[in-house]
Amino acid sequence: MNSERITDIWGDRTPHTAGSTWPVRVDQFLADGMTEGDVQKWVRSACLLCSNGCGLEIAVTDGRIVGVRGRAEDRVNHGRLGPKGLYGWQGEQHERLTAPLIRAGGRLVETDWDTAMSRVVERSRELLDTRGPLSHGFFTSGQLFTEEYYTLAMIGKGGIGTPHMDGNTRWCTATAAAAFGETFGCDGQPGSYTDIDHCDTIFLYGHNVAETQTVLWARMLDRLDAADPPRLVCVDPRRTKVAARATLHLPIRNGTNLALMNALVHELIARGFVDTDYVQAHTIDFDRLEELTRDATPRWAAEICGVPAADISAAAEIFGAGDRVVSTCSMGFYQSHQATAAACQVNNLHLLRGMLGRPGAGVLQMNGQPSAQNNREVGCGPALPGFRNWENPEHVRELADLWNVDPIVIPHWAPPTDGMTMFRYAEQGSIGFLWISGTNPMVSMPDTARIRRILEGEQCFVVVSDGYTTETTELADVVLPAALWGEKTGTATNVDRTVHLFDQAVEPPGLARSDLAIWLDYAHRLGLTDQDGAPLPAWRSPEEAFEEWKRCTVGRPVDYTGLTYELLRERGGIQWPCGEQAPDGTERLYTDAVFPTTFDACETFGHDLATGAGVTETEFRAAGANGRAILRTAAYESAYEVPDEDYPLRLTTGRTVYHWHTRTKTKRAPQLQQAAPAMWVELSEPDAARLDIAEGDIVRVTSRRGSIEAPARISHVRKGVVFAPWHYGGDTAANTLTVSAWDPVSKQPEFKVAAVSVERVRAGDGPAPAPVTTASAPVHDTPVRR
Ligand SMILES: Nc1nc2c(c(=O)[nH]1)N[C@H]1C(S)=C(S)[C@@H](COP(=O)(O)OP(=O)(O)OC[C@H]3O[C@@H](n4cnc5c(=O)[nH]c(N)nc54)[C@H](O)[C@@H]3O)O[C@H]1N2
Ligand SMILES: Nc1nc2c(c(=O)[nH]1)N[C@H]1C(S)=C(S)[C@@H](COP(=O)(O)OP(=O)(O)OC[C@H]3O[C@@H](n4cnc5c(=O)[nH]c(N)nc54)[C@H](O)[C@@H]3O)O[C@H]1N2
Ligand code: SF4
Ligand SMILES: [Mo]
Repeated sequence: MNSERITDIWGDRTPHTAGSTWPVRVDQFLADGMTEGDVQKWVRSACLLCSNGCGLEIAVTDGRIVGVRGRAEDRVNHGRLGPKGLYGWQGEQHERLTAPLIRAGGRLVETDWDTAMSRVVERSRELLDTRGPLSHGFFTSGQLFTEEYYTLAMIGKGGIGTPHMDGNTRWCTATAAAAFGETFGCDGQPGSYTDIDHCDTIFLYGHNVAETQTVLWARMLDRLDAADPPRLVCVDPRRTKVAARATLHLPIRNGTNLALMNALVHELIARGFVDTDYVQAHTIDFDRLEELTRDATPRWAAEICGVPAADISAAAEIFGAGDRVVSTCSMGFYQSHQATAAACQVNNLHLLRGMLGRPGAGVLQMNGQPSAQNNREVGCGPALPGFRNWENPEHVRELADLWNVDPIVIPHWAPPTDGMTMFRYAEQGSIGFLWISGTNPMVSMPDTARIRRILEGEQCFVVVSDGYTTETTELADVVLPAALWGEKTGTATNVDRTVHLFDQAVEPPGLARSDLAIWLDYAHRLGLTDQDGAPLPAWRSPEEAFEEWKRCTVGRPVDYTGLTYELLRERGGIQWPCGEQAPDGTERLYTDAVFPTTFDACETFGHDLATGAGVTETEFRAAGANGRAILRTAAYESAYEVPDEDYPLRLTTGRTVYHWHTRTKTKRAPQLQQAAPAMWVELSEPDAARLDIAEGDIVRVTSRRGSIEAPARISHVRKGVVFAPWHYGGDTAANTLTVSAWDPVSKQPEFKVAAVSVERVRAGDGPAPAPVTTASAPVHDTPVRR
């Protein structure tokens, strides 16, 4: 079995110096026994196994996918693919759902589409007639196509009229979206991946890029291995591969990000690193920022974060001395309390130094999922379509005109409902119809026992669309078999606004259908229409949906009007905004330092970052940002749950390079599954010694919500911290331990901080089944047995 990219995760180096083009390196993997000569056609697509969005081609023979190769011309990856990109597609060929299932006598049984959809529509119609639109919730994903989300957004917000629409993007990128809204007035990534090619400094905040966007890390490694390596600062409680390469590693206690960030801002101001002209011309609220961070000295933060004050000063010095700094911010920041405030401070550091909108100077507030960005753009989550502001009557009217519906149908009397609140409503039964698509909350949501009770209960009818049976489909009333990547056509947009077209390569198995086809069928059966009685939505194909979506972006920052399927086929990835003003797409936003903070342009009026209270229209107008960025933050507070006598350790959770989330695909790809076959938990060497735990021993980790048992890996995690991968479901699901608490602004759950206790249960039968090639590497090269 070919498995080269399992041990050699990032592949050969192709070093390059600042300003030069990242060299091409084409990665390819064909199924065992296949050669290029056996491939009948190559179909243009991109990888859908993380937010990087690497361009690739799918090899097809006899109607089956037989391999992939990176596209040398693609701006994102210049030909490279990582382990999931190369091997992950194999998982789609096994154990798929091939027919709809309905619950009969307590069991799920196979049926045909007509029976399954009739059951869905009957329940939906009955609830709409008796209880109205608020009885409906749609909980979706960051892994479908733009065309699919836009279709659902129109059904939910233009047809049915429910504000209860959100997705796993709330667990993932809600804070990125919120931080953009708070600082710049609107969502949209300022930076570009090419900034890596130009920068002299990189800051990575709570981002294990080496494992979670392996090709982006390859791009960084190629700069680090050249003659003019950028300085690298890494903020992460674990000694990840990123930390190991860093000029400076700040292994802060999980849950203390904002203390560190406030100290960095304090230092920048105190030591005169501020670009005063830029700040005066292009930002507001500097005085408030200065006041809020006045006492946040490195000494103060050092105490809270558990790192030396001198290292915090050194980090500020590195940031201040940099001329072209790239910062990335990810789940270590987003899945915490005060997440939005901490992420905004990353934006603020760049604004204070005027470090935006030029090559090498950029912020990358990361997405995780391949199309999380699109879910945000089209209005399946916290915004109205096209980043429209639900509090701006003109925006609501534009949308109503576009859809030809009464504005009153479009929910705009309160903010769109966040995912955690949706599940609360489903728990209470006020949401009596919940449609879950492209996500597996039984493994991915906090406090698994509670999620089970909600989905199992009689108070809510649950529909799940997925490509496989999962922990979540098992609890559904109706399960719909979905076509997956390679089996349908659509577009997705990656972290740096690059739009890719994914052409269908093969037919879906059995009766499986695309989510687009499923939702159009639902709308049709429900009889949704516009004001003139025309079907809503009126389109049938992905390309028609894309053309309609383009109309929705006219005049908005997220301009797709210049893109066509034809152009995307011809050119590969193109960055939005792309329209009359920018027919070739746009590398960087805010090159003119004009931000969408006018009343007409903005997506949100913003929030108080400490409490989450909304800024009112009057307050927003009075503040008068008018095209200037807003320097918002909050004072540090400690996390919802911190260690105490009973639960003395700090739990954090995260990923390994070899698995994708709840593993529905990667556990069925042999190379990936073998590389990380089962659950483990990581402890520091001093904690393990104190608890008399050796490598591989079975330990019990307990929180106030529940407990799990798994083999211990003694790794380079910070003392006092326990790390658990959350990929594995069932009895060992890490989310058995996590807490139902969230950031007040983005409403993103605190997956990265909870209090736990750990005890030894018994000896294991060898070292823990954790990878040794990654952040999970054992402290001792050969794990020692007692
Ligand atoms: N291999 C792989 N790649 C993926 C995914 C996958 O499942 N597997 N998922 C994709 C998705 S959807 C996402 S969202 C991204 C996530 O990508 P990342 O954000 O890189 O992934 P995580 O492992 O969740 O967390 C990143 C790091 O945060 C650190 N951390 C934990 N707590 C704290 C804290 O309090 N402060 C700080 N500063 N750091 C902390 C962890 O030690 C971890 O190394 O990855 C994407 N890519
Ligand atoms: N403790 C802890 N929990 C976390 C996190 C963490 O770091 N720690 N991270 C959070 C984050 S960032 C994320 S993104 C979530 C992810 O959590 P989930 O979204 O629950 O994870 P996935 O396994 O990606 O689930 C996607 C599901 O959609 C199915 N699917 C794939 N493609 C399609 C398609 O085209 N159509 C349909 N209908 N289905 C499809 C897959 O088979 C799979 O069952 O987890 C969150 N949970
Ligand atoms: S970096 Fe992400 S998009 Fe690229 S090959 Fe790996 S999983 Fe796929
Ligand atoms: Mo995510």
